[in-house]
Amino acid sequence: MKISVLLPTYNEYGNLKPLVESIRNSLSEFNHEIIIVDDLSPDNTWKLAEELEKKYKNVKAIIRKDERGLATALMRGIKESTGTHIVFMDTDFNHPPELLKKMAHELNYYDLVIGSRFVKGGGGGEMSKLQHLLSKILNYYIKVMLSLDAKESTSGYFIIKKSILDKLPLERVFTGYGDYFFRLLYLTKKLGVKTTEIPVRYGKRTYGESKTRILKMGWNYGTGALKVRLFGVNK
Ligand SMILES: Nc1nc2c(ncn2[C@@H]2O[C@H](COP(=O)(O)OP(=O)(O)OP(=O)(O)O)[C@@H](O)[C@H]2O)c(=O)[nH]1
Ligand SMILES: [Mg+2]
Repeated sequence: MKISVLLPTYNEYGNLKPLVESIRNSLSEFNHEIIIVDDLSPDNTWKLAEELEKKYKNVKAIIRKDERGLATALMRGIKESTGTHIVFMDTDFNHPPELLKKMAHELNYYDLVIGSRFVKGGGGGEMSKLQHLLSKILNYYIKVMLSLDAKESTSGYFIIKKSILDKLPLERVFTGYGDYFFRLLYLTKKLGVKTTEIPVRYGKRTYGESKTRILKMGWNYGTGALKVRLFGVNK
């Protein structure tokens, strides 16, 4: 087993180094690599990514000069990865890196392990109460709309076996923003992938700004889920 952790970054200068170090600690018992995909961040995160690549043998920096966007950055990361399992997570400490160790151990029993705010023990953590409530409603709507088993479909914090990703139409799944995650779950459910959710409580972003506008995201994800319900992941 080898774990590839994908870190999409846009203006995450103050978060990237401490996060890379926490991930290395959390996954120290596992063979792993960390792949940073930066879109030429104005705050010079890309320079730091290159320094980290020089410093650590298991860190790789990919700097995209002509492209922007979370989902396509992740797809690029998948293409560059060499692991048997892939971790998807944010680079802003919303997704606590300490949990990775526990998530990785679950791979003995499951092929998809989701960090979930909506199972017992999980929660919004440091997120505002309003933001958490809106997320909860949105996730419930997506679950019902797409008949998903998972209660969490927007966190984007999960580990999946690479051979499952190889079966998916990645260029249709990885479009837009965090909505790629419910498209992925819709297809993995159809494939009968062994899946578990383990509780997560979100941590605080201490550097930089969130790029998510909650109402716009709600609208995009809501209509996106409806499209999947009507047309599948073909359009
Ligand atoms: N490479 C790349 N990464 C991005 C881009 N947009 C966002 N990201 C990264 O995607 C992750 C999620 O972005 P956030 O702004 O935290 O958005 P979010 O987590 O959905 O929103 P919050 O819940 O408000 O934190 C972070 O690691 C960002 O740096 C992009 O255009 N390119
Ligand atoms: Mg975030």
